[in-house]
Amino acid sequence: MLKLKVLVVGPCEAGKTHFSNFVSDQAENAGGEYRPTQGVRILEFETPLTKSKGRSGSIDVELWDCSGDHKYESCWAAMAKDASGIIFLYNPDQPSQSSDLESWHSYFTSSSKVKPNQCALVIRSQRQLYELEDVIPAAFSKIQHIKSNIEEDGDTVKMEFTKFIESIANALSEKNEQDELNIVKES
Ligand SMILES: Nc1nc2c(ncn2[C@@H]2O[C@H](COP(=O)(O)OP(=O)(O)O)[C@@H](O)[C@H]2O)c(=O)[nH]1
Ligand SMILES: [Mg+2]
Repeated sequence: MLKLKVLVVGPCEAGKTHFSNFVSDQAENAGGEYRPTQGVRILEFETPLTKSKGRSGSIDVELWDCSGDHKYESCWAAMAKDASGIIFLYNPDQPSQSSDLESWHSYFTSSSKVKPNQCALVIRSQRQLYELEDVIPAAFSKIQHIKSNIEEDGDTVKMEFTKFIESIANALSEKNEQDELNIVKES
């Protein structure tokens, strides 16, 4: 079965742990006291595939809920290694998070082989995406944006997450097919 390592990165208190617990169906006390993640937490679960492209079954996901604290920067290379997808997550209502978010983007896109179509920007907000387009840092213009409002529309958040996981799987299988074609051409 396909197994994907997907990182969740971004500023402290953006809501990465809350989001990771929600999409992996881990019980958690939302709105409780903030407990910063130490280093990284790895959540393993299965995401069922929607029936498309003749595939069935599910995808094994290893979701890496990374600490937003820069004191763990020495671990970033290990986090980025062999990642298949990256979720950048922030709360645009906290202005200080935008510049920090950009530093996550520049490190993780340059240190991993993950392409823009294997990344998503998850925006924790109650506002609509079109209201946010002007505030989203330009570095994220080439990657998909997912609005996360777990309280009011958790089903949509889960559905968008599943679609994103599938899009990573599709991007990887297309890449494998292309690699095979290139090998045939070269031989
Ligand atoms: N009500 C509500 N609280 C949230 C949400 N996301 C995060 N929080 C709260 O905001 C604080 C920081 O969230 P956390 O997920 O730990 O942030 P992290 O540092 O990015 O992992 C915690 O107290 C969470 O309970 C959300 O979608 N709704
Ligand atoms: Mg956390």
